[in-house]
Amino acid sequence: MKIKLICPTFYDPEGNLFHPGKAMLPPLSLLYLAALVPPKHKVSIVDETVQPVDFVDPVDVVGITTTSINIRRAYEIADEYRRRNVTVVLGGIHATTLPQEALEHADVVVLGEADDSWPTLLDDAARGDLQTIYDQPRREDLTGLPHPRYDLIEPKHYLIPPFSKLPILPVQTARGCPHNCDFCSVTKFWGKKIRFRPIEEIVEEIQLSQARVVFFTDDNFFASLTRARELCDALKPLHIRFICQIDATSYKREELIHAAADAGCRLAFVGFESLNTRALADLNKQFNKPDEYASLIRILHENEIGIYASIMFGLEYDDQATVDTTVKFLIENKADIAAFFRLVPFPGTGLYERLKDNHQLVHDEWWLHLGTGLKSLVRYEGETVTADALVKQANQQFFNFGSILRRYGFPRRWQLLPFIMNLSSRKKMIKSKGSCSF
Ligand code: B12
Ligand code: SF4
Repeated sequence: MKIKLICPTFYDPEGNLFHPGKAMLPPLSLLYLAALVPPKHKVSIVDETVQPVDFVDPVDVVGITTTSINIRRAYEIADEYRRRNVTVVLGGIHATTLPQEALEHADVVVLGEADDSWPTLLDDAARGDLQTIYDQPRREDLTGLPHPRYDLIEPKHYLIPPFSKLPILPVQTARGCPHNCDFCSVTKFWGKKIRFRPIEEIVEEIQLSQARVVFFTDDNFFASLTRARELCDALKPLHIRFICQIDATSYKREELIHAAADAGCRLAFVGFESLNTRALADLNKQFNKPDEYASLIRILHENEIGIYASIMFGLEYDDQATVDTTVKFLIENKADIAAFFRLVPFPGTGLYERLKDNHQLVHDEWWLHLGTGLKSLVRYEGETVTADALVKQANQQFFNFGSILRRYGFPRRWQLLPFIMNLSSRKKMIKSKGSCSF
């Protein structure tokens, strides 16, 4: 069989398909799924953010990965392939959350993790005996996952970091998150219990890929102190540079931050979300303490690790002053880079249910309306400013040259990657006039 795996792009607010020129990372889900395809079949990968989908190219099975952001486009691609009598399989976080909706556009929906169900599905497809839903229990043991098929992507489509010939490589070392923030889809999908891959398999995967820069996709690289320490010790001899995600309480882990820096960590993505303790309580993310954020940034910088701060606006009490205070804080503390999001009520989350019950969603199924100029996904009584306007204000304040100059002066070697990311975000910001990207 000929199998094509597709990561759809998404619609920007003006209704255009998002094509950034170069993407930050290749889609790890598809690299994994491709590695699970038995060698008797032919498999290819299309990342639609950076390359077109060739509907004419003959194919037997199309597998499409979904999030709530790309789902509208995913359904269009699925519908087009079904018109051409190609078997369409949908998987990933959105299809898992809303399988009945997904089945209106697909022959098969795969729920949750697919390491075992995907090969079974392909056998069934070859025999012409497909089920409609495949649902494997979460794997307790992550030993023996295949190495992602990095060879199937074209490096020229991705951001190439300084001093590297290859793109930044996504690597997953663990699954699950013990927290349950109200806006986040992760815990329901991957579970509360963290499951770890064997360290020697991760080391082998990185060595074989020949990557110089790795993005660890784990939701919290420091989730277990002992394991994080062991992983850092094993990574050190590889002489790679890496980006990881850690939580805002990590300032207490000075020794671990030092070990991570020593192992090559150069950028840490941290979900600050807000500087407002009320907002954090409303989002069930009380473990974030805004008065500790500055210490975390300082300790990271002392260890030559940049910070990628993630911030969201759009709770009912967020206004222009909230943005001013937040951006001022980020500039004063020299946050290396930041991403500003509007509050997104992802289906399946507590936030979604709450806003839906209160009739506060602009569209109950907002994901089917992305690309139609929605300025907010949520409405509040007496609202004077949209979430999109707040994100725009933050982008304009944070990515102007004055701010970049104040935060960097002359960037040092370890700051080059986030510095380049600032220039790229600035370019995107100018193109979209600062608006949300979807
Ligand atoms: C790394 C990451 C990114 C990276 C790159 C993603 C990439 N290209 O690989 C970056 C930083 C660029 C990114 C960006 C964004 N991300 Co992101 N990201 C993640 C993260 C942390 C890990 C994703 C990952 O690689 N997982 C590992 C792979 C192996 O898992 P997987 O994709 O789920 O695939 C498995 C199964 O789902 C299944 N599967 C998946 N697809 C398919 C398809 C078929 C056919 C089959 C059979 C099976 C199958 O099989 C796989 C193996 O078991 C997740 C959180 C998480 N823990 O999942 C958020 C997450 C996916 N991101 C999210 C969001 C919202 C975004 C952004 C929209 C952020 C923003 N607001 O702008 C952007 C959008 C980018 C885009 N183009 O769509 C949300 C999506 C929520 C939702 N319900 O849709 C998540 C879940 C985080 C969250 N807090 O909720 N992201
Ligand atoms: S936002 Fe981060 S800490 Fe909170 S549940 Fe999601 S992955 Fe876990």
